[in-house]
Amino acid sequence: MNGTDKIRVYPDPVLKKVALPIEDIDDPVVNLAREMAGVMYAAPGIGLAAPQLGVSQRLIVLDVTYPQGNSGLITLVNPEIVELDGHVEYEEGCLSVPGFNEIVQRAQRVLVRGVDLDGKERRIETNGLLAIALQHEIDHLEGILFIDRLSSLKRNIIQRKLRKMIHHA
Ligand code: QAP
Ligand code: CO
Repeated sequence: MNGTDKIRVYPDPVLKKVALPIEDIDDPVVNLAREMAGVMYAAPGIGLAAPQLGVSQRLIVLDVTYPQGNSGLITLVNPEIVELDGHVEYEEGCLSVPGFNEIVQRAQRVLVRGVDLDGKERRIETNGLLAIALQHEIDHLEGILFIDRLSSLKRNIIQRKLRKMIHHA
């Protein structure tokens, strides 16, 4: 298997939990980051957060260059949003909400602070798809899915369909 079978899908309760900060970037954390990148590329996806593999820790991977390339891998430990500016709408999906895509409102520009796997502080100020992906993945660490940012009508329809799909799986 390529690990995509490990992706937790709504309504898995781990997706609703607030993830814990990572204290040490030790071997298990580095291995988890590598596994997350592998699952993300295999899916394929452009972002993944640790809770999506059932680990309630503050770790995300992103690569918005994929599938054009795979040179843009970003791994962030304990990422935090420092600044948000403007508004943008984008049709989002999520590997934990498979098969659904809806327009979500986000900030247009972000400044994100975090630490890479070498323990080095990283600051990313960006807009466009990377800004959207960072907000989406950091939301996962707070137990928030993109469907939580839709109208309750749209959210309820998707939640009901997903529960039915899981039930019949
Ligand atoms: C989050 O999402 C994201 O339903 C990453 O059947 C989404 O990689 C950031 C995927 C939009 C920015 C903009 C979803 C693949 C992948 C599905 C993903 C599916 C197959 C979602
Ligand atoms: Co997601």
